Amino acid sequence: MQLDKSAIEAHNEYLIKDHERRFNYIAAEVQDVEALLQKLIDFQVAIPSWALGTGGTRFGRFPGGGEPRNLEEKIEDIGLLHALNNSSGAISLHIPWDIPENATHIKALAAQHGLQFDAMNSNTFQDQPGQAFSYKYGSMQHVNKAVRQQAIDHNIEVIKYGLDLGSTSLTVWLSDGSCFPGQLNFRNAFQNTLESLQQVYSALPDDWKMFVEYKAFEPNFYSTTVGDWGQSLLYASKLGSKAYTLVDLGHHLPNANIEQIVALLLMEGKLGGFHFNDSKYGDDDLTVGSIKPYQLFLIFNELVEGMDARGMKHATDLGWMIDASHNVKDPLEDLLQSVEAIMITYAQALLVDRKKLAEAQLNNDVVTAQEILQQAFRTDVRALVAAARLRSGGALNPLAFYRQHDIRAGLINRRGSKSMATGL
Ligand SMILES: [Mn+2]
Repeated sequence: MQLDKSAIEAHNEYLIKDHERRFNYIAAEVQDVEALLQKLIDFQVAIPSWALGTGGTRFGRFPGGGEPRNLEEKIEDIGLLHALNNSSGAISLHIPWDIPENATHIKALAAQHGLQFDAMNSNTFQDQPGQAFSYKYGSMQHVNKAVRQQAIDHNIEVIKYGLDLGSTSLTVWLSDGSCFPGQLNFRNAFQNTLESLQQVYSALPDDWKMFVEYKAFEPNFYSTTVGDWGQSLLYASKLGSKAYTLVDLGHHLPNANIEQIVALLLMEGKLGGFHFNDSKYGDDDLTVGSIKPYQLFLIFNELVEGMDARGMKHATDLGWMIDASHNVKDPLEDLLQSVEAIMITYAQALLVDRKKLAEAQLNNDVVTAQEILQQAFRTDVRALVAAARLRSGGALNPLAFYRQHDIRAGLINRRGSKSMATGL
């Protein structure tokens, strides 16, 4: 389903007066508004192929209908998001949930929607039909070499799929760990995992990156073999210059200072990518910015500061992706909200007066330092984000457009009310 450009134009025309009033107000407050708008236009957030269906918990799943039935329809859905917000120009695939059977066709379809292929994601946290060995007791950490080899081979296969599509990165998230004290020898588990990752790393093309994602707990509840940023950094450092740590916001213990983690990883040149979501208790997979927007701002503040300090390009030098999927919302509406929250927070972080903040820090002026950050966080930048969208051909209010045009009803009409997307 391709959106009618003239419908977006009509929508924008209807809203333009209100928009311009808000934009002129905020634009007068911002230094070099043109440079800021360009940064917002360039910034793209990859959508994971598993976020397009209604997610579930282990207790139940309540699909809302019209979910994409195959990879082609998933690409269409992301194309729809991208047509509305012009900030969702990439898709991140999960193998084996979304194997591209015909890479040329899939690549052409994605290009038609203006989409690129972001990081490829492997899966050794589930057993697949016909698989020789089980991952019940881990994959890359497993005590049995044959199981480890199976996990290595799978990851190398994922790289091959990615090569056909033009992807340039592999994300490895392992559920490996243990549920009870004594179950695992920690050092052996680490060494086995490192050796397995080394084999995958050696199959990595020269221009690829490998992201090692960590998670504090779940599905294992006593120990996780890539449990925190220290462990991930250890693997990434031992693997080599193409390996990086990936930070998923939901993968920390409660109250972890994620902004500090981000700052230090950037300092070491080892931050590779980001998975956005929000949470109150654990890995809740809630909409970005829905629970802890100030934390998200503080993280973005460190990202902008740290990337600028290293001369990195905000839009392309890190992998930006949403990793969320839950039960009660229309997944496309949820993704529009998440991307909007990311863009708003990025814009706020760009507004921080870095010079004044550095001065305040040197003078130990705690109050001013806090004021500078909160000044940016409390600025309503929505008109800036909307202006960037307008310039690149998107809708002034993507969510309103989606609802006014009853896009979900159209999807249900064509795909049926019982269709269910692959994923968690
Ligand atoms: Mn993740």
